[in-house]
Amino acid sequence: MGYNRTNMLKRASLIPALVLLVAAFSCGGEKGTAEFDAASAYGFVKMQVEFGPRVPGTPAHAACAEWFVKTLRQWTPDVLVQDFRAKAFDGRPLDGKNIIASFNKDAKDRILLCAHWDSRPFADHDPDPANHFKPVLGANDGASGAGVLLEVARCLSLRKPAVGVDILLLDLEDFGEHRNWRGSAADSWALGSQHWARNPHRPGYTARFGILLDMVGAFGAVFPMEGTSMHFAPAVVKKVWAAARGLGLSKYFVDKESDPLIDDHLYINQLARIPTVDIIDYDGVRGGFPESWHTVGDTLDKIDRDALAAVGRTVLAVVYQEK
Ligand code: AHN
Ligand code: ZN
Repeated sequence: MGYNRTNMLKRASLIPALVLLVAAFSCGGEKGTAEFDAASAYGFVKMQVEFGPRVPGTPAHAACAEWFVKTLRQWTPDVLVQDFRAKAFDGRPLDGKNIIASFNKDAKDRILLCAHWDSRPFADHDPDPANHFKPVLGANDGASGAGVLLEVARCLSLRKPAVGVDILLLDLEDFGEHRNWRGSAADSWALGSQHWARNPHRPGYTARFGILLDMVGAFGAVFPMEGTSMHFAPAVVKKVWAAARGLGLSKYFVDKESDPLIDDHLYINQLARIPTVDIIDYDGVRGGFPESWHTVGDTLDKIDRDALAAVGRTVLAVVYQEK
């Protein structure tokens, strides 16, 4: 009496279920594991895109900056915002925010990981000229690199690297001169890295090397050994591409050199003198940047979780191999 057979069975099956539940929580639980999680990275890209174009001076830009700070503070207490003012190619003043999240902030030996987070105010490479003054949503151009670095930050919080790591989210990269601009505009790209390289968040800041992520999320992404990186930091290129090869990711990190590009790493190399490479989707054969580049078509549906993971896993492998 007392127990019938069906209740006994229910009780018996409850025990392994509870064991599984407890086991799931004790190996990370809701925080996940220290492995790079492609779905999580994709979620961070989606969050940014949902703010709308993160064009400097707009509410979406301000809200997204706040979200980065709040998100990064879950993983490290050492998050700084560097507010600065710069002049656009057409003379207008722009207010920018570089966001820095540090891990192991007092370690002398450091690695710098960067991506720009702003989106371009004009889709001036759109096939339809009617779109040339509309903003770019920047799922790939902006959100992909910052999204991968957020996921990297989550992993670093769960598994401490031997060296210090600084994640630098750069603003005002993509306010470079409009293609129809007929004025002179030297150094109109990468205003945030120009400011940071002249005024690092800590006076005298340096790092062993830097890695910049730019447009790392598109389907069909290929990352050549980019010319400016090869000029300033050939040993870092070798290190990063070898790490990718070790992970079986040479389909993305191709063994091919590209033209030199102007991007945030140029100023970090030139002005801050930190040897820094650019992981950037650029294929001379295809005709350069991805098809969605600086078009209104730079949307979430172009984002490939596997490309995000290829970059994130490579960056983490490089960081953890530093002693
Ligand atoms: C130039 O077009 C010279 N540099 C582009 C750098 C860039 C723009 N990366 C993303 N958007
Ligand atoms: Zn751009």
